[in-house]
Amino acid sequence: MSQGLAAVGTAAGLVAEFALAGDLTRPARLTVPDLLAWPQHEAEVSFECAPSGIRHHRFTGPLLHDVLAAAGPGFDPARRKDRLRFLIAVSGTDGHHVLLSWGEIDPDFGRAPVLLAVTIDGAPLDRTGPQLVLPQDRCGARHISGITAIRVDGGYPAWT
Ligand SMILES: Nc1nc2c(c(=O)[nH]1)N[C@H]1C(S)=C(S)[C@@H](COP(=O)(O)O)O[C@H]1N2
Ligand SMILES: [Mo]
Repeated sequence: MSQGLAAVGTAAGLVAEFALAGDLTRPARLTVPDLLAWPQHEAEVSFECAPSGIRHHRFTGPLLHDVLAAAGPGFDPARRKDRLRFLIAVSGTDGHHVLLSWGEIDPDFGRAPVLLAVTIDGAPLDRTGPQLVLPQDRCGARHISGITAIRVDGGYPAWT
């Protein structure tokens, strides 16, 4: 098993676990099958990778925004501005690490339809862990596979 990848045994065999952590009222450890509890979306994506050219994949899974909203991010939902200081740090099992902002995926702001994929090209990701999918990206580098942790961080108050 790769470094950093926690796994839990189920009737179906080993299933990768990942953490939702940070400024959340309901932090959690989840598996890919747990992500089926949210509405599922589908995305056909094409992205470019410098060494290997254009790649095509079909992903399904919940919106990252829906999963994180259910975990209770520590901003005041009634004050739209309050969300805009929140960052979302996503880590893969190999240490690949990317930052998004809450405003990028928020339905009132960037509305990026970012998925937490549970299948790639029809194959389940139960053993690998979920994959970040950014249908709007031209390059593939933010499509992190084997996610081990998603950390929400609101520690960026305005400079005063
Ligand atoms: N965990 C992890 N995910 C990753 C990477 C990585 O190094 N580690 N590389 C990214 C890059 S640079 C690209 S182009 C795509 C390639 O995805 P593919 O091999 O499925 O086409 O995966 C992305 N996801
Ligand atoms: Mo890439």
